[in-house]
Amino acid sequence: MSQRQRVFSGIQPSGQITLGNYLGALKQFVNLQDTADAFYCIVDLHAITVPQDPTLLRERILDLASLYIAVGLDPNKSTLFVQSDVSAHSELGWVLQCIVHMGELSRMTQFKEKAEGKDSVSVGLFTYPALMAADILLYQTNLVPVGEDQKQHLELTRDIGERFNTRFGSTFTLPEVLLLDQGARIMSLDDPTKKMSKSNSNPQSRIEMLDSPDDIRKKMSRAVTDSDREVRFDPKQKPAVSNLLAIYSLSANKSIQTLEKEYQGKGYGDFKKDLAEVLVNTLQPIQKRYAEIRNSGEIQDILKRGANRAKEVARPTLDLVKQQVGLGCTTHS
Ligand code: ATP
Ligand code: LTN
Repeated sequence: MSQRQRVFSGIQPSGQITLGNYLGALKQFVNLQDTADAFYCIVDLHAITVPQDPTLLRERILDLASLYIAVGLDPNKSTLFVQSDVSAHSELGWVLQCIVHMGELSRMTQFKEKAEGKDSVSVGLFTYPALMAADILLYQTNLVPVGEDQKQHLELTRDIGERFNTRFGSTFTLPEVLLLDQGARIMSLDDPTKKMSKSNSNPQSRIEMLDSPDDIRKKMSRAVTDSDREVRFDPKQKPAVSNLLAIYSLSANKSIQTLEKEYQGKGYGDFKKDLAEVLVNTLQPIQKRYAEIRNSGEIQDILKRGANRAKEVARPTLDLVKQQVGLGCTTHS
């Protein structure tokens, strides 16, 4: 019998989930759950690397879990759980902090971007990639579906895993990153040189999965475009329109070429109006299901079951790590 591939990915409960998260990550999660043994985590320990309001954080964990299900993740097929419910993540995270080098962490662009201009930055924000490596390596993961911004973290995860294996003997499977050709990097609506992000201070920069139809229409009409009036895909010369074309193509399941033909000679106004309607139609069924799930009281049970399964799978890896490193005296003989 051929073993199913192990898939692991995570999203931070650090704000309202955006269309970028959906098109870059969540859609891949759903596609993989039928064929893989998939673990999808709500990475709350990563979220606290920057300040969070405790009451809001707990709400956002439940919001994100509800959204996982609303977009089509099935808790009977995928393991859905919260990172801090499985203490093995923190334990392995510490060990891997003792493997990764300061120089490697200093080169991470996500750290540089998030630390830029801040007076004080937590040590956790700096060591964030060691915890992310722990998330992935704990489950002997083969594939990690993410957006392009996480590629560098994945490369470091492989380096950390390889270093550990070389120093202590074969312990971890080395994971591969799974990026979409399109959708891996959805850009901001107000600035096509920046990725769409849920923690950007300008809400006009992103479409949120729970935005009302009116908000979607308003945000789309205000989305920046490029200087001429041609709807053409050319990321270098026309980054704003190319981003909107990519969003349209992925949401309507139409090729970019077909869309370019459809909008030949039509200008940006019609294009943006139609795109807004496509997004309203894509998001409405998700929002309806979200409201049902969020108010159903089922979420805690689903997350509890998920955490129990995750603990079972994570435990043998953590025990092996302790044994290899020479830690503790009760978990192995
Ligand atoms: P934050 O702004 O809080 O850092 P984020 O919006 O960047 O959050 P994450 O929780 O860091 O979102 O990412 C969750 C997943 O969504 C990751 O796989 C990430 O690569 C992907 N992702 C995030 N933003 C985009 C985007 N603009 N385009 C495509 N994928 C994205
Ligand atoms: N760093 C990721 C979130 C994340 C993750 C993971 C993604 C934490 N642990 C493990 C994939 C696998 C982010 O900021 N998007």
